[in-house]
Order: sequence, then C-alpha cells, then structure tokens
Amino acid sequence: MTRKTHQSDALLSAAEGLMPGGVNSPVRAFRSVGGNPPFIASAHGSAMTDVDGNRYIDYVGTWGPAILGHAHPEVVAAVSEAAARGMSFGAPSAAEVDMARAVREYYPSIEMMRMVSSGTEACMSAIRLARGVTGRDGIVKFEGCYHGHADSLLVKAGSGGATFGVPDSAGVPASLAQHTWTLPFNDAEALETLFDAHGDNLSCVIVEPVTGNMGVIPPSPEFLKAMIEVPRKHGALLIFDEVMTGFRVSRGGAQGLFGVEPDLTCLGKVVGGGLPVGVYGGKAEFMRAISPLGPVYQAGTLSGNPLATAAGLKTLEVLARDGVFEAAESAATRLEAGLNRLVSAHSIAAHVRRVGTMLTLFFGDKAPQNFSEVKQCDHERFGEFHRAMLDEGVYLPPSGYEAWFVSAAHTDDDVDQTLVAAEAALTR
Ligand code: KE4
Repeated sequence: MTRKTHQSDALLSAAEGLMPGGVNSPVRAFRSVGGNPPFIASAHGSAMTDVDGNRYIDYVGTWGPAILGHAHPEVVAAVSEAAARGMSFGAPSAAEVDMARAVREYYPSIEMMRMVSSGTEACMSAIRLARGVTGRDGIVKFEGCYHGHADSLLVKAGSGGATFGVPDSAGVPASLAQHTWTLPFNDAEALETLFDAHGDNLSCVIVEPVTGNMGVIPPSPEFLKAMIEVPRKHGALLIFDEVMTGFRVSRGGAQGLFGVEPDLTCLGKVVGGGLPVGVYGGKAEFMRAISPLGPVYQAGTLSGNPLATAAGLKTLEVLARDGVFEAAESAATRLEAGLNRLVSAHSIAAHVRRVGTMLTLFFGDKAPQNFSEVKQCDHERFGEFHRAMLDEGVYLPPSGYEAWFVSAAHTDDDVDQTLVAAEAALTR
C-alpha cells in the first residue's frame, strides 16, 4: 500500500523549525526506525487517522493510557462535563477524594498518595521521599529501565561492575549521578552484592517490576524475591515504578499479578486516561513525610486538577467492569499466538514476550532477559518491520525497545488484520 504522506511531511518540516526534532517527546520522531512520523488528526477505539487520511490499527495507545481505546464515549463525556465546571481550581475538590479511593481499591499497598502531572514527577517525588525518610543519598535502578527524565534517573552504570553511576544525558551533574547505582535487570546476585557493600547509603531501589522500556521482560522468580527482600534487609525502600505496568499487566499492576507489596508505587498513563496524571504513594508512615505534613517538599499547580481527574476516574470506573480488562488481555493473547505462529511458520529468529495487555516482538535468537541482551537484538530488522507495518496500516511503537499496547477496543478482526499485515511485512 503506498501511503500518502504529503500533509504529514509538510507539518514535520514546519514543526522541525519550531520544536527539537519537530516533536514534543523524542521517541515520536521515529529516529530509531527511520521514515517520517505521521501527524495524527484523530483517534477512536483501536484506530488512529493521520492528516493524510491514512487509518492505522494502533498499538501505541499513546504509550499506554488508552487501555479502553481512544476517545471512549464515557470518558469524553466525563471530561466535557468537568470542563464546563472549570478546568482547574488550585484548591481541593471532591473528585480527588474519589480518585484516591479508586486508586487504593486497585492498589491496597497505596495507603496514602499524592497526585502529580506525569510519571516523571511521580518517580522524582518517590525517590526524594525515599531519600528524605532514610537520610541516605544512594538510589538503585536497573539498566534499560526508564523512570522519566529527573536528573538522578538519567544515569547509567559506571565503567566496570557496580561502580557508581555516570550521567546518561548532558546536563546531569556527575556529582549527582554518582549517587545512582545501576545494575543489570534480573540479576539477584548483583543486587545482594551491592547492598552488602553499600547498603548503609542506599535509600531505595526503583524498578519497572515488568520492564516495558527495553521491551517486555518479566522478572525471574529469584530477582523478584531479591527485590522484595534485599532492600528491606538494609532499611531501604522498594519503589515499584508501575507507570507503565499499572492497570496493564493486570488491573492491580505487577504487584497485583505477583502478590507482592512494594513500599512505594508510582503510577501514570492509564491512571489519567490520556490526560496528564501521575500518582505516587504507599505506606502512610512514609507518605506522612510529605509536605505539608512532613519535611519532604513536593508541589504542583495542576496536580489533581478536576479535568485530568475526571478522565482518570472514569477510565478506572470503566476498567473495573467485568470483561473490560479481560477483552484487552484476550486480544493481546490472540496477537501473541498469531505472531508466534508466523515466526515459526516462516522460521524467523524472533520472540514474543507478553505480560497482560503489553507485549514486544524481539528480533533475535532468544528472548532477552536484560538490557545487554535486548541490545543484541536485530533493531535494523525491527525498523524495516515497523516501516512495512505502517504501510500496511498498523501503527507500532517506533522502537524495538518499547512495549506494544493492546486495548479493550481491539477486536478479533483488528488482530487478524494485524497478523495479515505482519505476515506480509515479515516475508517482504
Ligand atoms: P512520563 O513523565 O512520560 O509521563 O512518564 C515517565 C515514565 C516513568 N516510568 C515508566 C515505567 C515509563 O514508561 C515512563 C514513560 N514511558 C515512555 C514510553 N517508553 C513515554 C513515551 C515518551 O517518552 O514519549
């Protein structure tokens, strides 16, 4: 299918003169898959339509939030009604109480929470809280996990072993980066060794309990056990960054799926239903350290604003209904099974990893267990596949290091059309 792209290309060249890369978030520039990004005009249910009129079955789901599908009528109505009563009051509102109750229903470990406006803010605030309540500067993260763009989290492993971190972005002071330790995901021994050596200075471990930002990789049972036990043994907090896995790997996130309780949890994406909402929260004993109750400061002009809260609250209400999450999960399972059939029928070196409603197709000889193995996958091949799928009317995340998101609006027919496109793309 030869896709028309004139309008998108014209908009891109205008945008490039106004915003870095012509985008408001780097991954949208399609740099790692090549080609120009379509400019989207509208999105409904499982599909998006670009400014040239091309329609795509969408598996980005605005990077996770659209678990009900785009422009769900009940969510649109809730947002419209809230807007008519004023976008933001800068004062407490009843909707925030309802929202906090709804979040706690899904995540009993979140005894007390604070709403913010992005996943970055949620993770940044959670690590500040961990540092504040422990009095320790060190934090631990894992290679390939992304927790937003706060300075302390844009840090990669120093050279050789578990030495302290070095900046992973220009503009991050080395003096700050050295407080962040970065370990391989799924390496329980490395976590124990680091805590044995530096436990007294480590305030927290922050982790994507199922990764999404290097593709979907579940934790090994040993690693999950170590995440729960090791930080606690040393008086450090365990922070589950469930911005992506929340409401996605199960309604109750990874903690619900695995039956474990972190000390703090970060949420985003689905919790705002596509509007800017982040949440961090957890044990009340820790959250009481947050201003105005305690010494850890955190604030936000639009935190918990009625408009975003209305979108999030209605999304959580619809998602709680029987069959809604299940519809998204069964569509994801159908897609996984179909891709596996294609890969083996055509003897293609590729592996699908799925947890709940999110999945990744890795081109390579084995299913990766950590970031260095994901880096060894064939990302060139993924770029070709991505471009071919776009031409076939399927919009995949523009990177082999991302998760695909399936919604409750994806029908069997959507999935079957996707698999026909995939067979054409894989055998092209
Ligand atoms: P935001 O600040 O983008 O709302 O959330 C940051 C964040 C935190 N934690 C996890 C586990 C996340 O996945 C994210 C954001 N995810 C990316 C997708 N890889 C958002 C897409 C983008 O950066 O444009």
